[in-house]
This record gives sequence, structure tokens and C-alpha cells, in this order.
Amino acid sequence: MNASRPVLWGVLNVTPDSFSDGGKFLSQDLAVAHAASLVEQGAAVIDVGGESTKPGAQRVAPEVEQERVIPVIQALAKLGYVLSIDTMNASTASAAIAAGATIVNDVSGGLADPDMFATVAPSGVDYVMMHWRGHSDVMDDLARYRDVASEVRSELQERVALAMEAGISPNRIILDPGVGFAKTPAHNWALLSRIDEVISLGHRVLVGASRKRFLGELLPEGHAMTERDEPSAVLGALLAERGVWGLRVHDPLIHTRALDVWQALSEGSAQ
Ligand code: PMM
Repeated sequence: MNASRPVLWGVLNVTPDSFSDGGKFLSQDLAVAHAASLVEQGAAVIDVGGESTKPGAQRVAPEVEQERVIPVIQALAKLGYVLSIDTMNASTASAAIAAGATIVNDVSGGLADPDMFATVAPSGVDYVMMHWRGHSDVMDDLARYRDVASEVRSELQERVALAMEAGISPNRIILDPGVGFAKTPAHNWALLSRIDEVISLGHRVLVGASRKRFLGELLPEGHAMTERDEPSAVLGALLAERGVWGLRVHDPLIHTRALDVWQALSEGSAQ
């Protein structure tokens, strides 16, 4: 096999307003049950988020975010799951690590909170650094590129240098191209078609394309959100071929199936 099979990250949004599953898992019991189902479907990591980042979303106070996510992380840590905290706030990252999270997934790559790198550095946890240019209420205006793939690569490279200066070692850094964040559908395709340029920075690369609008544009108008899972899974298998390390997904089962096919084909055997 040329590339190894990507790790699936199951999305657990404990928010009233995330774009694909907002409001569904706000109660702790429902959140824990959904996490168990994500793991059963093949997720190796549960990514717990308490602030929506959909286009136009308003910020949530860190205290509110923590009230949503910390009890869920505590409950899931007791069950032995590998947990990531999806947050841009250093205080939430710190509380989540204390509660049992072992990965910080910061969609702002440290830009939203000046204390993030200093909080993550001594903790020893892994750090997802996503490409980001600004908060959700302004990000559509920031979607301007001459060459999206090379600009995303160089902007990530600058952030990595600063994170390393702050004491986060390179083997703890996971890069994410930030599909849909300050990017039009055309930007997303151009960027993903050259994902090897982000991979060439030498870090693990995570992609969060699942159910996003650019996939919806391939489907008939009025389609249900879950109909985006098929194109997500096909894209996931194609990204596996290109050496992506992880896929952040809402429906791990369909991605497990797609990766089973990719793996059997790349190994020439279904063992
Ligand atoms: N996308 C969303 C939230 N968190 N984290 C990473 N690392 N990468 C992403 O692409 C990403 C993310 C927004 O999607 P959601 O509302 O379905 O969680």
C-alpha cells in the first residue's frame, strides 16, 4: 500500500446551530449515545465542539462553550474514547485537556486567541492547526486568492513556525486546509486537487470536507443534508490515495465502507 488508511474523526457538535447537525446533541445523554455510535461506525477520534463556525455564525462566550462541552468530554473520557476539543479559545482548550481531551482542534490555527500556543505547548497534546483568515461573520469577504493552494500552504507554514517557536514540536502538529473557511466552492476544489502541496510540509494532514456546501453543489437543489455523505465518502477515498492522514466526518460508516474499497484496491487484496 502506498499511503496508510486515514483515521476517521467523528464530529460531535454540542451546539444549537451547527450547519449540518445543530441542536441534535445538546443533551449530554444524546451526545454520549451519538459518540458511541460514531465509534461503532469506525471513528477513532471524537471531535467535540461547542461553538458553531458555519458561515455567518456569531461568537459564543467561552463560558457557554465550556458549559456545553466539558461535561460531555468528562463523560466520554471515562468511556476511554480518544477526544479532540474543537475550539478557538485557549481557556476551553485548557479545561478540555483537564477533562480528558488529548487533541486540540483549533480552526483558527492560533489566530483567534493569542494565548492558544502557550496553552497547548506545555500540555503535550496534539494540535490541529487549520487554515483560517477570520471569523465566520467576515470570512466570505476574505476568500480572495491569486493561487489558493500555494497561499494556503505558505500561510500554514508561517503559523507552524510560530507554533514551534512557542514550544509545540512538529510531530504534534496536524495541518488542515480549512475547507469552506474563507474559501468558495471553486477554491475548495482547487485546494483539494493540490492537497499534496500541504502534505509536503511534512505534517499529518486532516481534511474536514464532510457535508460542506461545495459537495452539495454537485447534488440536486433541495437535497437533504445526509445526501452529501456519499460525495463526502468518495472524496475521502480519493484523498486517502493522495496521502491524507485523517478525515473529519459526520457519517463514519459510509466513509469506512469507502475506505474499505480504497484499501482493498490499493493492496490488491481484501484481507
Ligand atoms: N469544519 C468545521 C468545524 N471544525 N475542524 C477542522 N479541523 N476542520 C474543518 O474543516 C472543520 C472543523 C465546520 O463544520 P461542522 O459545522 O460540520 O462541524
